[in-house]
Amino acid sequence: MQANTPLQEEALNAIRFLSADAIKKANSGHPGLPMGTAAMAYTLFTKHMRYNPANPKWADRDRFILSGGHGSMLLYSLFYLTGYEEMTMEQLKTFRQVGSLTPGHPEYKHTAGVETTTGPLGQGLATAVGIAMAEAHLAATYNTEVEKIVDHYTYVIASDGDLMEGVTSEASSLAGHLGLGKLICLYDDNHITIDGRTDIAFTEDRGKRYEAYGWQVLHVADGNNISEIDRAIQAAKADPRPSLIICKTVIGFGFPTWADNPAAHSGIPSDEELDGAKKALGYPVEPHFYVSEEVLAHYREALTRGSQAETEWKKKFDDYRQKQPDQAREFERVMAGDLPENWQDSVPTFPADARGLATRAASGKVLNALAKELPELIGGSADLAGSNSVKLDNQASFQKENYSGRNIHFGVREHGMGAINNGLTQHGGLRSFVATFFVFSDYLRPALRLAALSGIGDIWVFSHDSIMVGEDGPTHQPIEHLNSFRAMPNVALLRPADANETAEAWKVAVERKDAPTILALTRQAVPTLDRQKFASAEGLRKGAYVLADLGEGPTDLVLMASGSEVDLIVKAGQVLAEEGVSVRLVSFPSLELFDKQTKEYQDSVMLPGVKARLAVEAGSSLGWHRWVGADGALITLDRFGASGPAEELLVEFGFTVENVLEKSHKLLAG
Ligand SMILES: Cc1ncc(C[n+]2csc(CCOP(=O)(O)OP(=O)(O)O)c2C)c(N)n1
Ligand SMILES: [Mg+2]
Repeated sequence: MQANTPLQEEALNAIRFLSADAIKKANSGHPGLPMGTAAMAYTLFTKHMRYNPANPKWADRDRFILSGGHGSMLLYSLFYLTGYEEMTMEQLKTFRQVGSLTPGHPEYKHTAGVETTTGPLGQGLATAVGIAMAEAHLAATYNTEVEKIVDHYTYVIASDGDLMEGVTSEASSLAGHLGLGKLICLYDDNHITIDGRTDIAFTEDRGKRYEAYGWQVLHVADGNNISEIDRAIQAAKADPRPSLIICKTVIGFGFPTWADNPAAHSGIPSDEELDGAKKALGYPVEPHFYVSEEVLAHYREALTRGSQAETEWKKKFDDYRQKQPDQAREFERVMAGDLPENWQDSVPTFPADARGLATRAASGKVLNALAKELPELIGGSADLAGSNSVKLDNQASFQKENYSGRNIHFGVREHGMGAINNGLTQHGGLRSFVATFFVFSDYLRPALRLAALSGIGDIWVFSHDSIMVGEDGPTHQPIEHLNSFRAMPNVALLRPADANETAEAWKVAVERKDAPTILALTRQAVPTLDRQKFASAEGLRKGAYVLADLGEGPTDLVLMASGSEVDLIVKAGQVLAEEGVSVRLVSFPSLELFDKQTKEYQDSVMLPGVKARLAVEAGSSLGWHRWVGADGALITLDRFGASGPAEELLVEFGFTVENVLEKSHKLLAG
């Protein structure tokens, strides 16, 4: 195998020592990964990737994901070297400082060029599967035989930890099934994690595992050899399967005593260690942050290559536009994340109906109406598509043979599904949704948290949202889930009370382009409220709204509830009004959205002067005290549920009109 040229060696050292110097200056960070993977990154960024540092958002760029986010300095060094405008030397020198563009782990939407937030191991590679699926779907949807306007690779560098995490197994298994040939993962096989050598805990044959998933597995014996890596990437591109390139590397390559040692993972090198590495690799010890003009010029060729590639693509797109103006317009619209005019007109309204329907069923109808107007809507379920009501009628399945399908079968892989949801939407051009039973949201929470943290407008449909699951018992009955997601910043959890609130909830979810939305939906039927008698379901947008004031005179009692429990307060309210009580009914589908309203609006709904207040929700009490006050009462559930017919459980746990009446009477008695 051809040896690296002197210029290439110096270029690798520039990555290594920009990274190590920045970490040394910050007195914080992880030098081992950038030192060991410099050649993998160099080969990608100088020989393979089509990207334009001058326009990090160019639609058809190759995507690069550093799954081992702890190696963030690798990414920042590359951005500086290849000429991303905002990534100045100053930014490298303020690594890990408040307000810098160089946070400890790469953050999407914070630093141009970062395609996804990484740090929790495994999420990067799993999200990359979603990004590759988005590419495959958009290519199948928009490309013609002649103009391939969507045609890019998704590259990943993954670490041992990434391959140990279950989420990558789930996502990689699906990627293999789907034959995502443009997904290429370089595995930093350095045999080291924090606690020691991988043989203390990770000894299976990773290659065989990925082969079994249906991936092409390639080996690079010397992870510092550029031509060997280059050849493997070429082979990866040539094969129709996703590829895992197992690169034998040395963590902290160059450090005199820390190379091939866990100390290099996140140790701050002493002067001797850092200077020793520079000397050993033939790099100037001083000044720190040194890059020769020749090396910088070599990397900055990326700007010329990138602008040429983007110009060529623009030409291709112009030709495409000439022949397919409507398709071109739509492609531009979805890539910009804009909604078509009058998209809301398709959303159905539901007539009053005392028997009603489950909000999951209403959701299915609304989703299908929206999907006709919004080709960017794509998604599916973790093997519960029917139960979750997320099947798109008259749409094909997304499969290897048909990437234009919009029904994704995730299999029973919630965590992988969550990360893929992020990738699908993050790619651009799509708005994705995923679904499972609410209780199993626990299995995908880490991905949802990243969606919230990095401002991804994907949609999470969780049906079977309470103990009303019934006979399946406490393993299947969510309790703390509503409030646990309410505690998560940047998430809007919407728990609609009836079909019309469900329609409104979907509109809100589609409009929330920069943050995830959860729809918590019932398994069981709930009445569709008569909106002539009760306020419009548009009130959902404000989080809570007055459904009705029943009875005469000043309000004696405020009853509030979310989702299926709204029916209880409506029925109880009617009885109380007949008894002469003046009662206000508040539908409270989203605590987060209500929290965002003005104090005036909040007070106008909540009437804080009224002491008799009751909240009803079939979930934990946490958070509700704020709205009922010190004198208020709650009908909530601070224990696990039980197996039994749903109707009996409601009686057992007090979710009955009788109990609402009893509690109300007590409150009114003072
Ligand atoms: C989900 C998750 N668990 C734990 C960690 C803490 N952590 C950061 S890196 C790492 C393992 C390091 O080993 P490896 O992935 O091989 O990276 P290397 O040390 O080789 O750079 C761990 C446990 C994390 N970032 N994410
Ligand atoms: Mg490792």
